[in-house]
Amino acid sequence: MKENNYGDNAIQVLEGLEAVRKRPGMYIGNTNITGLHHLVWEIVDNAVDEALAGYCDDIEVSVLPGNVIEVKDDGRGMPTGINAKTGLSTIETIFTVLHAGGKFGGGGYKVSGGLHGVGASVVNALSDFLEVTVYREGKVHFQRFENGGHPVEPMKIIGDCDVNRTGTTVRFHADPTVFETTVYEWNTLAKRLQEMAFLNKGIRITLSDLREEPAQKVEYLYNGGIIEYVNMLNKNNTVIQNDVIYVEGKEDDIVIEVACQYNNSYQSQIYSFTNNIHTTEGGTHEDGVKQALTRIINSYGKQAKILKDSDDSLTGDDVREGLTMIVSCKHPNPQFEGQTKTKLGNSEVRKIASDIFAKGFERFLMENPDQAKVIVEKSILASNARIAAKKARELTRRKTDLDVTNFYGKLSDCKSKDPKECEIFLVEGDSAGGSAKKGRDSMTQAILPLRGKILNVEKARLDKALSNEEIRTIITAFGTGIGDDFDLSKLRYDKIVIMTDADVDGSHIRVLLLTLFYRFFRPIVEAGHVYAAQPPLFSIKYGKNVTYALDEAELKVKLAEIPGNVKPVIGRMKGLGEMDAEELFDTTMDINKRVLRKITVEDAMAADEIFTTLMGEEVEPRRKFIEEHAEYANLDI
Ligand code: 1YM
Repeated sequence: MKENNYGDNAIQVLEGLEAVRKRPGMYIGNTNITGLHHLVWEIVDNAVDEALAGYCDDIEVSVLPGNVIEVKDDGRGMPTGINAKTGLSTIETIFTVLHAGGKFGGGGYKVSGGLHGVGASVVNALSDFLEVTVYREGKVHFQRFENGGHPVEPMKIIGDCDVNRTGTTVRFHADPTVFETTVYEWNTLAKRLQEMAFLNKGIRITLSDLREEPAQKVEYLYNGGIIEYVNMLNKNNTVIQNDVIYVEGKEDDIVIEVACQYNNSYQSQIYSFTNNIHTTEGGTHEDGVKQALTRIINSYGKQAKILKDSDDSLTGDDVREGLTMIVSCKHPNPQFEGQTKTKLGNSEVRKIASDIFAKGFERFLMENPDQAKVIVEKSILASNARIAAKKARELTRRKTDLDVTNFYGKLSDCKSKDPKECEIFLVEGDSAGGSAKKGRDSMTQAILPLRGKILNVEKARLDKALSNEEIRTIITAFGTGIGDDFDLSKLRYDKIVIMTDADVDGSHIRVLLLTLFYRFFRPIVEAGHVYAAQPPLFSIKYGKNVTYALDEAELKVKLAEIPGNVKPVIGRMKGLGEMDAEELFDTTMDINKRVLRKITVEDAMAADEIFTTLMGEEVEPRRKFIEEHAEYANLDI
């Protein structure tokens, strides 16, 4: 029986599959756990292609006990006739002839997967068994292969089914003599199937794991496609615009889809795909969209007069700050290049992707001026920060001998070089700075006096502040570098203590320093290295004792502790500058007595907002802010 059906053709066929077994890496990359999962993707890809052709909307993937994979779709069912060329059934041809898939693809092109339709035969070649069941025209067709693709018998009809029931089910077990492991990972399967569902809207993909009790099951179905993908990626971010921008278009059979949305972070997350394959190395589709993004934001910004003609152009990095974006390209003949073959090389795609995205994105900006403004302004902030950081980097790098002398002239460093025990006090004013120098523990405490006048930043922008000498000294003292050179592990002090008066000038300096830290040294704030000193407001003398109180509440508590027969003589403390060395050390610097307030990222963020409002070009928000914040009422605006 076997002999009759498997003549010359069948022998040649098996030689093809033998080639796959000899060099599996050529077809599925490798034979470790990645290659193992690749088998699943190949079969799922065929089902997804059927879905993209419009015939299937339900794909069920199951891991059965013993790590058998079952993939089931409700498409048309694979063709069940005889193939003229091979003389074998089409099903057998698909699973045993290496280049079968492509040849049969009447009409539309196969978009899924990297193997372009040969996947089914490759999976068969690398499985110790594979079974295919096709429901079509009221009949159930079945064929089983064993031991690397050898048919057990020809395809046969094993029963009847409802004529309305159609679809294909493939079950297989990876050959343990080929693979290092045949145990599937839930997370790997789930992540990729979810990605597939995002990239192909409206297809329901379920994943079940029946290897252990209780069985697990998830379902992925996204009618919004990559819009929902962007929503998921931005789930833990604060988005700064309401809508996910979505653009779609087709030219020369190439489909481009883009979804994006800005959040308030400083990172960009851009993921691109071609035919559902993640192009981790990018390529012409991603390049085209990025080019269009930069071009349109610049041209819109100028035209809407948010950007001045004299302003520098926004760069790609500027406009991508805080951007979450998915680019999906479907191409009939993709060329994959690069180290890992995950870079799209087709040059015609660059212009097509750029044109399609530019048109849709520009239209979005025009129709949504409020969101457009937020986007352009966010890019301008990124640009300012980039320019300022560059300047600061140059300034701290360009350190002549004179600068070094100046640097050490200003900073009274501590003797210890162990950052874990070292602290630096940034002290407002020369006179408080002098007291702090005299009173400090010179082993572990460094003092850097800041001149309030120089730091009067009411009208200075941050980039100007960065060229201020004191601030450059701070940057140099920290030792971490700034911008691209920043390295937290080089921080020379465990605690950075801002010591300013509790008046308007003091809060000014605090706001500026916190803004500086927030924008350029955020990891230092995040790691909890920044503190505010809390000089007391009251001194309490009784008998020969002196004690201090931070505020009215503490004053009450301290007074209650004093024995009734002693009369305290209470003093209101003046500014830092009026304390002598001993007083300053006692009240504010002594690690055994002082109270420090740890600065959080939220504190720094709030300072940044105040700074932005105070320094912004727009008069109205500044006026409003000052009205709302009485403590700033005496600011010179
Ligand atoms: C569980 C895996 O492979 N489904 C599937 C595959 C095919 C078809 C339908 C299909 C395609 C076409 C016509 C066509 C394939 N057919 C071929 C080949 N699920 C799974 N569902 N009729 C049915 O492309 O014209 C290869 S795959 F070669 F026969 F066309």
